[in-house]
Amino acid sequence: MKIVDAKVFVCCPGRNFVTLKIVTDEGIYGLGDGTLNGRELAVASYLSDHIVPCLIGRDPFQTEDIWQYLYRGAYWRKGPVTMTAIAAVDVALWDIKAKALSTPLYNLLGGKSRTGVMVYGHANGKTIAETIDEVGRHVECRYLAVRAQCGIPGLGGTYGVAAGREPYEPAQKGLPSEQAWSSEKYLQFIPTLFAELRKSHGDDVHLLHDVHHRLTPIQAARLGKALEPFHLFWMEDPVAAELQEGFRIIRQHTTTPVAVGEIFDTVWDARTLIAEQLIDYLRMSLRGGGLTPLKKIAAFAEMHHVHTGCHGATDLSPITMGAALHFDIAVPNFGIQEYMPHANVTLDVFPHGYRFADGYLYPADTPGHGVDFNETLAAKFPYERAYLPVSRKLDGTLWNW
Ligand code: KDG
Ligand code: MG
Repeated sequence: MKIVDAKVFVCCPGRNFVTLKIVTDEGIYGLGDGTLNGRELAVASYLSDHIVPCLIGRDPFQTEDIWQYLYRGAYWRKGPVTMTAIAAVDVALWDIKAKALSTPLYNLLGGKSRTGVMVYGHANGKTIAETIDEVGRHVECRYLAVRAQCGIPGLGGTYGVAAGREPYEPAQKGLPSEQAWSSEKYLQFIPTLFAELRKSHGDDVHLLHDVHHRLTPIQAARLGKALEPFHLFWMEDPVAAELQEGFRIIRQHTTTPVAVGEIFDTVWDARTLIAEQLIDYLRMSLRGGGLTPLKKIAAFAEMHHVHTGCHGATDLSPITMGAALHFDIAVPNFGIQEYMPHANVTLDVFPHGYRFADGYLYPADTPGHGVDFNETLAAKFPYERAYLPVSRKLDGTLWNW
């Protein structure tokens, strides 16, 4: 079998997505997601200008060799644009391989290790009362795990909280907006939020929280300690993780489980964190180079009692979600999968076979990863410039969003 064509599509059904379609001489095609929130066109160009010409004529079954060719062969390694582009190719090739063998992708990854993939939903409120209601709404929909975010008194817009009544979508049309941040106000407020959530919803539901890189290690240690009575499933991205050693400080002070990695590109970004058991959950998904490296990172994590917790925000297309579910159902050290349902208009462009029931997602049982792409419909939604917001401290200092 040979690759005869590859095309890159950029479309905006509700939000921007980059999709790669690789076609073979046997008529089988594979689909990969090359979406990098706010930097979509850079990945589209990397793919169509630099990668697609190198793919023509290759054997799509050689997922490992093609991965090495694109990673080592480029001389320039790592970086979000490179790794997102390689991910799109890698996932499309695994899709082709599974379709050619006429089996669901999970069977190429070791087969099913569990019956369903436990997911967590997003409960966001402007106030504690709203957040309590939102968690309640998720519990009624049978979610077993819910991430809770809340507006901070004294600050305007806060990460994770939608402006209107529509579901939360972090990218906004036009140039980046700016939001105010105060770690002091946040640290004072969040333990109260979780105390109230436990009072209203009891101890059974798994509660999660995303700090979104906003704290320093000692502040994160203080937050983790304050949250211990409310036994969170995890505290996510407590600090920016360029300095992996910083997590030692958090670990020395608290037993609240720590999750990190949605912006990691390679295993080297997590090497110390895993090897020293400084984290409990690795949040990398397929965007960091695809399935080929994710399998290796997961195996390395398994040896260190670290579980997986794939990123699953709406800026990853249904292709990433669909393929991640095959990984989740197969990998022995699966922890949990994030699930932020896409808008209906997105799902119309990406027909898919995965489904949600009683707190679990189930991957498609059809050959491949089970997510398709409607090119004709996608063409009706051209790219629209959109960015994530930026964050500033109250004195104007630019801070982590
Ligand atoms: O592109 C950025 C989003 O994916 C991110 O803000 C969402 O933190 C996030 C999460 O945990 O889903
Ligand atoms: Mg996050």
